[in-house]
This record gives sequence, structure tokens and C-alpha cells, in this order.
Amino acid sequence: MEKKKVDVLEQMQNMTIDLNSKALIEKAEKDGVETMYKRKLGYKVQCGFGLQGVCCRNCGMGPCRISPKTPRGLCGADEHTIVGRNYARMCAGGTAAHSDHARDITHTLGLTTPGGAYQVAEPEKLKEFAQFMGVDPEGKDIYELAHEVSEVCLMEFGKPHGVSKLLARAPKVRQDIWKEYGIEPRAIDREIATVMHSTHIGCCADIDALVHMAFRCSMADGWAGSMIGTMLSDILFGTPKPVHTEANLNVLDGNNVNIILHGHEPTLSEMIVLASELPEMQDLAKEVGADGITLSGICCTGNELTMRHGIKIAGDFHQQELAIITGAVEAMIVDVQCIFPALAEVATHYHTKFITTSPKAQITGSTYMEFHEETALEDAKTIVREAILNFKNRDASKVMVPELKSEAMVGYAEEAIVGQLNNVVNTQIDDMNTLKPLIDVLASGVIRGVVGVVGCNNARTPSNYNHLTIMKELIKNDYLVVTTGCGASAAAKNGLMLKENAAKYAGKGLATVCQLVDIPPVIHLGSCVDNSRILNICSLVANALDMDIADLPVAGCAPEWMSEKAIAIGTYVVGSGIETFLGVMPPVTGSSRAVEILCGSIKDKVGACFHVNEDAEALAQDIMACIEAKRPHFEELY
Ligand code: CUV
Ligand code: SF4
Repeated sequence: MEKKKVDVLEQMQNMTIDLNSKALIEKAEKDGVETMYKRKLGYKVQCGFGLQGVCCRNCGMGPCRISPKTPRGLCGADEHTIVGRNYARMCAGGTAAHSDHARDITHTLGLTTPGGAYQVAEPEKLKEFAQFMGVDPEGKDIYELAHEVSEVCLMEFGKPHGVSKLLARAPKVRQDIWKEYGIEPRAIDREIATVMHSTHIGCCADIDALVHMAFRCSMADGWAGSMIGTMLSDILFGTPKPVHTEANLNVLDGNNVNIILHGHEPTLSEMIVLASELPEMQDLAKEVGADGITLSGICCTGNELTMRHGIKIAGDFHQQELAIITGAVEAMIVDVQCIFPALAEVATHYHTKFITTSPKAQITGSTYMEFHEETALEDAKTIVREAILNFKNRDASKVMVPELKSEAMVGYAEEAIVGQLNNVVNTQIDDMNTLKPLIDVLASGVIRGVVGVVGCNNARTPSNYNHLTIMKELIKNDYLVVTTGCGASAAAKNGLMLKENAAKYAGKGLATVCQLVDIPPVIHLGSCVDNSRILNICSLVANALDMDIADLPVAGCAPEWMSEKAIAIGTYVVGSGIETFLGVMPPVTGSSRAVEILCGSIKDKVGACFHVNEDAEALAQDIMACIEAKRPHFEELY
């Protein structure tokens, strides 16, 4: 019996390489709390149909599942149709999530007022972006302009005619490729609706057409929704600048009121920051016996907060339950996306208040405190007060804050990366001059290439293992890594975002560049919507060199992806001409045609394709080989 218990614990602990997580998995067992790691044990055998993407329940005659005995669904849909429809729907789900987040940010820009809760933090960026979107800033009050830009951006979600205005940021050759293949996205909502319509029973039943539609929809994610989300977040809350932070669960402070922000939209989290800094809240914290208030973040909200304020990163997607299990968290405040419904149950074992705030993500068992942008600061104060007052309920006997954390430098927006290479932070990126150092180190081969290693944690791999294995291998071989999302948290937690560690982890070329221009070998670009920053940087470099994005020695990688959002991201990254490497197989293997297209022939259309390898070491080698193969052509063009 004892032996069996130990085995179970060991099995769970083997599902993560994070030492804090291992310690808290043990505590969870002692406390009798179920976590994802425990539930995973019950899922030893996952549904083979689901894994291959050949289960269809798009109509009430189903579910139909493809097998040698039943090669077609009741309507006659074959494996290619079913896989294609499921894949397209994943892309639509992901596009909807990122873009609806962006829509909220866009509405918020429309609510800005001088002196109000939401203000314009970057008037110059606003003017520049207004001009790009066809709004003349001349002679306009900055708030009048903000409201006008908000309206124009809102049209990108539902305009009846034309394609995304933001495509014009890409090199002309790239735009021509999109036109040729027909994947210039129209209004964001339209692309999502089209996929939902075409994947309804009895509609599209052609794998090539379904993949095409999935690509056009995902392009709306990258080149409209996410890009608008990032741009307007910068305008509202400030363009991130390099800032020092700490990461992993040890950032929770034993004597402070600990508030964790989890989810995605900075509209909520920025207000919580504002509210918690108010003297009245600080005083209240002292009144209840705490030394102060510690805010920290999980998932993409964590990234948004850390890059703009240096707020500490509590952990990643797979640590959300474990954070509560420390027993030291007064409130876990969430908005949308990547929030385990399990948090409600986990919180019942401790004093933690699990506070949901969005009508889009209400969760049974949570404390629901709806947040409205119109009354943002008041709402935020109410929520923070609730958290502070909960401090008195903390049970010291249940507290265990694990030992480890790491320091990190985070918050490199496009401006900071390019500026830092010029040794001028926050320069405007507008000419070859400022891009030249970046291009020079790439062209000379001192840095072999740039790889975006991004995305989630997936319980199909040990948490953080693929991320760290791949990042370390790449920087060791002089590939600069840029990262977002939970990949960024993994890097921050493990010291890869420190310039001081460049000599230890990076190859000679990269380490030298890191020393010279004061950057870490793994660069924090932000949240998942901030993958649009990668599109931006690639476009700037390609434009400056008069090349296509596909000519650049760059690659994308999602080593532990799990969400539909990640599939949409991967798809628009491929669509943008960037070879994309996945460490977990997407549910498409049931269709040989789907695999042939996505991992092969799509390259003829867009200049890149997916590559999958579930062995992280091998995947890193694949990435490097792919970039090396691009280098001669790149150097020749340069
Ligand atoms: Ni939006 S999508 S687990 S928080 S990166 Fe983290 Fe990132 Fe994936 Fe979710
Ligand atoms: Fe079955 Fe066709 Fe209905 Fe899908 S759409 S559940 S394959 S009958």
C-alpha cells in the first residue's frame, strides 16, 4: 500500500521537471487535493480516434469515427474530410479567442479619457498607427484620435468588404503570395463564421479547401486580431521596455497578501495593479496584519504584467493549481482563457478566493465578481479589497511556499530588441540604419538564426522539458531565441533570460552579442497575442532587405502546444512563410492527405510547412538543419 502510494507520487512528479512543482505535487497528495497530474494518471489510454482527429460529431447522426470497418461517417464523410473539418475548427476556436480578446482591448481604447482609468500611454505610437490605418491624426486631440482608431479597428472584426488592413505591414512579395493562394483574411469574424459554416454537416468535404480555409482564418488571427491586440495594448498601457523580474512560485511572499492574476487581457490586470497600489489598499493590507501586497501572474496575464511592470511571474499553465496548493494565495483573479475549471475545487481546500470576472468565463464554484471596463477602477478596488480581507483566513499550518525562483530580464518589444542592438532603447524602427546591427549579426553568421520558441505546456510531455531542452540546444549553437506565452515563463523560471547566464548557456557567437548589446540569450517578447511582434520584426527585416519572410533564417516552434490558439498561431506562422516545428502531434494523423499537405505540399503555396517531432532533442536538430539550409540563399540575397 505504502509502496503503491510512492509510485503514484513518483509518476506524477515525473510529469514535470520543475522542482517547485514536484514539491507541491507532494503537498497536494498530503493535503488530499487532486491536480492535473493526478487526473492524468487516470488517462493512461487516450481515445485513439480523438488523437488522430477522425471522430466527427458535427451532426446528430454521429458521433461517427473512422476505422477500417467504418471508413466513412453516416453522411459519407471520409477521414480526410473529418480531419480537415476538425483542424479548421481548431483554427477558428483559436482565432476567436485571440481576436475576441483584441476586441475587448479595442473597445477599451474607445473608453479612454484624459485622467480616466484608461488613458493613452503612447500618443506617438497611436498617431503612427492611426496613419497606417488610414486615419489622419493631423489637428486632432489625442483622445479624439484614440476613439476614431478604436472605431476603425472594430471594423476589422466585421467589415463587409475588403481584407485585413494590417496585411500591408508584410513585404510586398509575401502579400502577393497570400493573394495568389487566396488567404488574405477578410473581416476576422467573417473568417471564423465561414469556417463554422463550411464545417457544418453537408458543407465542405474537400481537404484542400478545408486547409485553405483554416489558413485564411488563422491569418486573421495573426495579421488582424493578435496584431491589433498587441498594438492597442501598447498604446493603452505602454510599450514594454526591458525590466527585471523574478519567476516561479517562490515569488509568493509569506507575509504579504498574495494576489495572483491569471488569464489574458491586460484591461483587467492593469486595473488590479492600479488598485493595489492605492494608499487605501496598502493601508488595508497593513490593517489586516500583512506587510503589504504582492501581485504575481500566471499564463499570458503574467506575461503582460511582467513586461510592463516587472510584476513577478508566479508560474505557467501547469502551475495554476499548484499555486493555490501553496496555501499562501489570498486570491486567484482570472478573466479568460487557459483557466482550469479545477481551480474551484482546489480552492475549497484552502482559504484562497477563486475570483472569476468575465461573463465569457464564468466557472461553477468560483466567486463571480463581474468586471466592467466602464467602471474599471471601482470594480478592481472591490476585487482587491476582497482579496485583502481574505488574509485573515490564511491557515499558517497549510502554507508551503517552495524554495525556488529565478531572476529574469523581460519586456522586449520590437523597439527594445532593435534598439538594444543599436544600444539605444526605444528607438523608432523606421530605417535600415536601426535594423542594420540585427541584420549584420544574422548575415555574418555570428548568430545563425532566430527561433521563436513559444506556447503552452502539454501534459503529453513532462512540463517544461521540451521548452528547456530546445531553447538550451538552440542558444548553445548560436541561435537567438525569442519567446512568448508559457514558453517565456519556462525560460524565465530557469535563468535563460539573464545576460549573465549567456556565457554559461550560449555559444560563443551569441554570448558575445549578448555581452556587447546587453541582451539575454532568450528574449521575452510577451504574451501569445504578442507573437504578432514576431511577424512585425520579420516584416521589418525582410522589408529592409527587400526579401520575403520565407528567405530569413528564422523558424517557429511550439514544443508543448496544447490550445486551439496555439494551432491557429502555428498555422498563421506557416502562412507567413516561417517553418514551424511542433513537439506534440496535432490530431491530424488520421488523414494521410492532411499530413501530406500540412507537413509538405502547403510549402508550395506559402513557402513553409509544419514539422513534427515528439523527441525534443531531435526537434532542436531539425530546426537548426532547416535554418542552416536557408542560410546560403539568405547570404546570397544579402
Ligand atoms: Ni495565451 S495558450 S497555455 S496562456 S501559452 Fe500558456 Fe498563453 Fe498556451 Fe495558454
Ligand atoms: Fe457523422 Fe457526417 Fe454527422 Fe459527422 S457530419 S457526425 S460524419 S453523419
